[in-house]
Formats: sequence, structure tokens, C-alpha cells
Amino acid sequence: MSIEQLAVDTIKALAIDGVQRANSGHPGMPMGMADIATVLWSKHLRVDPTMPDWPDRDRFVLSNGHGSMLMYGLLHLAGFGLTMDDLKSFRQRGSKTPGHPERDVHLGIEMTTGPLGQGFGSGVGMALAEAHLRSVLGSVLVDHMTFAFVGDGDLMEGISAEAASLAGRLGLSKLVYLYDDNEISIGGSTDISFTEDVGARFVAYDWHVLDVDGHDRIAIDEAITMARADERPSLIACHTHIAHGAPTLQDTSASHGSPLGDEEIAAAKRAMGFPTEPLFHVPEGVYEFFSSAMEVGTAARIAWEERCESTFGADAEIAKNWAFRFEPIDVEVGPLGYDVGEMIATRKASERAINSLATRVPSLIGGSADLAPSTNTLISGAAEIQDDIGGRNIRFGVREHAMGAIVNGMAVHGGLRPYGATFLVFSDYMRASARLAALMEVPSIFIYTHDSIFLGEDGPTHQPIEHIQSLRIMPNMWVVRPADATETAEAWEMALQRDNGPTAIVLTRQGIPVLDRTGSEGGLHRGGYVLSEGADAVLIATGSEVHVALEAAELLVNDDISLRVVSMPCVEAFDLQSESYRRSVLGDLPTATLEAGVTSGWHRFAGSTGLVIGIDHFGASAPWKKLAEEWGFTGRVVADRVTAWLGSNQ
Ligand SMILES: Cc1ncc(C[n+]2csc(CCOP(=O)(O)OP(=O)(O)O)c2C)c(N)n1
Ligand SMILES: [Mg+2]
Repeated sequence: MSIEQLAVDTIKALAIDGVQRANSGHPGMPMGMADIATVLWSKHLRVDPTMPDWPDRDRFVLSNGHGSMLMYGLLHLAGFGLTMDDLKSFRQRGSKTPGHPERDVHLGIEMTTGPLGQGFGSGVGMALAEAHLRSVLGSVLVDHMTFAFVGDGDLMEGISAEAASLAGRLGLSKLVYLYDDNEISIGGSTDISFTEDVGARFVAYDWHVLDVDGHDRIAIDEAITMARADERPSLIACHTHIAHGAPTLQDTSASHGSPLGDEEIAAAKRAMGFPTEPLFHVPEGVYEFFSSAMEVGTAARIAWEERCESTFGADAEIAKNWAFRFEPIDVEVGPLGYDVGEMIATRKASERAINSLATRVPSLIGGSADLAPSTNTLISGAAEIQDDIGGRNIRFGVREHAMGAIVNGMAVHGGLRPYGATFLVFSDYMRASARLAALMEVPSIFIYTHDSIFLGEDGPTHQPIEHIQSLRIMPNMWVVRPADATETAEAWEMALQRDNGPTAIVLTRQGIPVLDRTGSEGGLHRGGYVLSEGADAVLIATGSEVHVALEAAELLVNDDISLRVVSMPCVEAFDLQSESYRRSVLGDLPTATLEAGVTSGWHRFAGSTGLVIGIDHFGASAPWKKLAEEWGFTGRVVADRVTAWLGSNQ
């Protein structure tokens, strides 16, 4: 038997043993894709287990991430930091081998996805990042492939359509997806619900589409070689059998997500010529087979380092540019040039901040889902990537979900600080991607404008109500809602400083006054801060309601009520401040809150006796000032409510 066949069989055996031992997991996909994985990893994928985070490595995404035992087996055999014991503790608490690994660069796990389709989308982001950086920094420094395994589920999900369409438009040639075309998903045959001509669909997206027998390793190798040479992104439809080699469960959905059982495993192993005992058997020569393939990657990495050294030695500018891209970013936006009292929408201030930063932060790149004029996210003077891939303005098209995944992919790739923008109300469309950014600790920046009912006439379909709070409840998502132009600049600084999770910058459509920040400069970085002092009660406000709170405080002076106004642009950052700082801001005073969104969540600050002003119903189509009056977001109404509340508390 060839060593290559032995390698394939080892991957299968490790996967079925791992799943059996855990008594849970997905054996079908690893068995079905073992041939493809062996060819890709031994003949094409250029990675280095001795330096898994080498920046110019090929990227490998497992979008059908339920087949994670395939990935773990490969990483173990190829000499990444996964031991046999790690394989044996598959899916156990605290192990390095959870059910669905999300991201661990140091283990060689670029990205695998639990939520189907996300890896597909983020792979496009990685390939986009590579193409952009290759254009900007030169192919001497950046020149690698992005490969992904995708399954029927990934291709059924709409996000794959969005992402593939954009990848085709941009001609991302170094993107090669291997489709596990096994015609099976959980429900049984894909005939039940998925009968489209996938190949024709991808041809229509302007992809290069190939068809192979997914168990013919010579054909797979040739197809990958052809895919790499083509100028379009490639989809290789690999006709496979799920649970390939399982005597009775092959081609059944039963093999998708359940252990095969001892008998079936023994029979499968016998058919492969494997001993049934011991489990987790790795035949002689298999480690060497993979490690000699990895040596090619190590040699490539060393050659790359030498090229870097000579390039950086000869060109200090490019050395600086490179270093900057891989270091934490700590820059000040500086004054945006507005006067106190000027009425400026924070989306407009954000545009100035972006353009101020763009000159100093070469890694800043992004765009919107067909809302450039509304989200104010264009970098002026920079090219658009559909014209010049080295440009910095990305036209995502009306594709919020893929935008989220692509931004994540670019951020995961490294060397870029990507942002994606849309209206806050449409953040729902990209929620799954935003959640993965939070879970994977990826510093994606999401810009959400038109952040309240005060977008006005477009009406309730466009007016966010529950969105700010629903983003806040996502662990590790930082939501920043600046109160004016100055806070907007600080919000951008905060987003760029973050390196372990995403930031949602939430911005107004309508003009709001630039506040006098004398004495509280930089306050946003603490999440919440005192904007104006007061001794009787605290009113916490965010975003466009902060100036309303200040107005209310002024009106209350006449009633001898001294209201402290706290701007709370980022609850998550405030929560990280010291106890003494938080007390200095909130004290023991009766507390009210004010935000043009759901009241849910604010009682944690206001307590049971506090006053929480918000809006718990959908909005309406009308000029925004009319809505502010009708629903009480004016200084007068807020002042009256505070007076009544303090009165009733006495
Ligand atoms: C967004 C999302 N929806 C549903 C699931 C649950 N799920 C996991 S795998 C799967 C079926 C996938 O079928 P396919 O990609 O063909 O995988 P195969 O059975 O061939 O391994 C489903 C529905 C999920 N992980 N993500
Ligand atoms: Mg399938």
C-alpha cells in the first residue's frame, strides 16, 4: 500500500476513533474528505509548524467546521502543537480540541466555523487581504494562497452567494475552495432541498469551476494545480462519499454527526488493513510523510525571511510600513476642526476621523454595503479596490452578511485594520459574523450609522430600537456610541487600540452639537465620564441623547435640582474601570438613564428606583424633531420627568 494511502487511512482512523471516544462528533466528513485533505496538505499547502503564524503562510479555512477531527488529525500528523493526548480528549472541557475550533493561529487553526457559511465568507476576506497587501507591499513579501473546505451546508447558506459574488467581481485568483460534494446533509440526501446546479451558479459568479472525483487523488492534485493557475477564484466540486470506507454507513446522513459505533469502526479498519486495536494507531511512515511535506513550508518560510531582510534593509520605508501593520495601533485622531456648538452628525465627524487616520494608518481599509454616501466611510484620495486592488475603499455591494465575514477574514489575515459599514438597523443581517468576531477575539470594526428613530422619515423599518442593546449583550462586543464629533474621534482611537475583539461604532444621521469637552478630554476611553457636575442625581446618557441630558440639567437649575450628567459612550469599557473610578462617576446618587433605544439593560445602572428613559416600541415615519417631541427626547420633557421622579422618591 502506498504511504499516501496509509496517510489517508490514518486520518480516517483518527477521526473515527476521536469521535467514538468522545461519544460525539462528526466522522462522515473527515472520512469523505481525507483524500482531498491529504493531497492538499502534502502537495500544496505551504505552512510551517515551527512558525504557525508566519505572515506569508497559505491560509486554510475549514468552513464545514463540524469535521474538526479532520483538522486535528492533520495538525497532529503534520507536527503542529497537538499531541495524541489532545486528540484523545476531543470535545472535553479544557482540551485543545473542542467540538468546533474557531481560531488558534499558534495551533495552526486559521479559522473553522461552527455557523455554516462564515468560513466561506471569511476566506474571501483573507484572499482579499492577500491580494491587497501583495499589491501594496509587493509579491516578494506577500504571495500566498487561501484554501477552504466547504460543504453543502456552506453553499446552501446565503452568505456564500454574497461572498462568492464579490470574490468573482474582484477576481480573487488565489482563492481555491474545495467543495465536499457528497450530496448528503443532516436531513438526508441534498435532493430534499438543494437541487440547484452549484457549478453553473459559480460560473455565473465568474468563478473557475472544476469537477473531480473526490477520491481520485491524482485528479484532485491536477485540479488544485489548475485552480491555482487560473485568474479567477476557483471552486473544485469534489464528488465524495460521506463516511468513505464505512461498510454500511457510507453515503448515509447517519454518519454525519454520530459516532459510527464499535462494529462499524472495526469493519472499516479491517477493510483498510488497520488493526482494530490499539485505537489512535498511526502506522509507520505516516508522520514522516506529513513532516517532509511540512519541511517544504519551513524552507519557504526561511526563504521568505531572507527576502524580508534584504527588502527591509534596502528600503526603510517598506520596513516601516510592514512593522506598523503588525503592531498595536496607538494613534490620536487629533482635532477634527469643529467649533463647540456646531451641529455635526457623528457619521460626518467619523468621515473626518477616518480621513485623518488614513494618512497615518496605512492598514486602515474598508467600505460599506452600498451606503458610502450615507455612512460617510470613503477614504478620500484612495482608489476603489474593484479598480485597483491596492486601493482602500471597498464596495461590498448590498451584502451585509458577507461584509461582516469578509471584514473578519481580513482582520484574521493580519496586516490590515478593516471596517465595514451599514445602517444600524441592518446590523441584524450581519449578526452571525459579528458574533464570530467577538468569539474569535478579532478586532473587526463595524460602523453603524442612522442609529435611532432620529433618522426620521425613512420610518420604522429603518429605525433601530433594540439594536444598540442587542449588540451590547453580545460578550466581547464593544459598542461605542459617541455623543458628538469629539467623542467620535476618540471612538475611532478606541476601536483601533482594541486588538482582542470587535468594536461597533454607532453614529447619528442627524446633526448634534459639538460639546464643550474642557476638562474631560479623552473621557471616552474610560467608557463613561462626568461631563457636567451635579449633586442631587446622576443622568447617564449616550450618543445623541447626551446633549439633551445637558439641556435638561440646565433647565433643572431653575428648580434647584443639581443634575450630574454622565456620558456613557461605551458601557464595556466603563465596566473595566477601577471600582473607585466608577464610584467617582456614579457615586451613590439616584440614577437615571437616557438612550433612544429599548430601556432593557439600563436598570443595572438605575437600580429598581431609578428612572430609565428610552423607547420600547417601533418608531414612525416623520421628521425627527417631531418624533423627539412626541416621545419625550427633549430637554424639557427629560427635565420634567427627572423632577417628577425625584419628587416621588422622596
Ligand atoms: C448556520 C448553521 N446552521 C445549521 C448548522 C447545523 N449543521 C451543522 S452541519 C449541518 C449540515 C451540513 O451539511 P454538509 O455541509 O453537507 O455536511 P456533511 O453532512 O456533508 O458533512 C447543519 C445543518 C450550523 N452548524 N450552522
Ligand atoms: Mg454534505
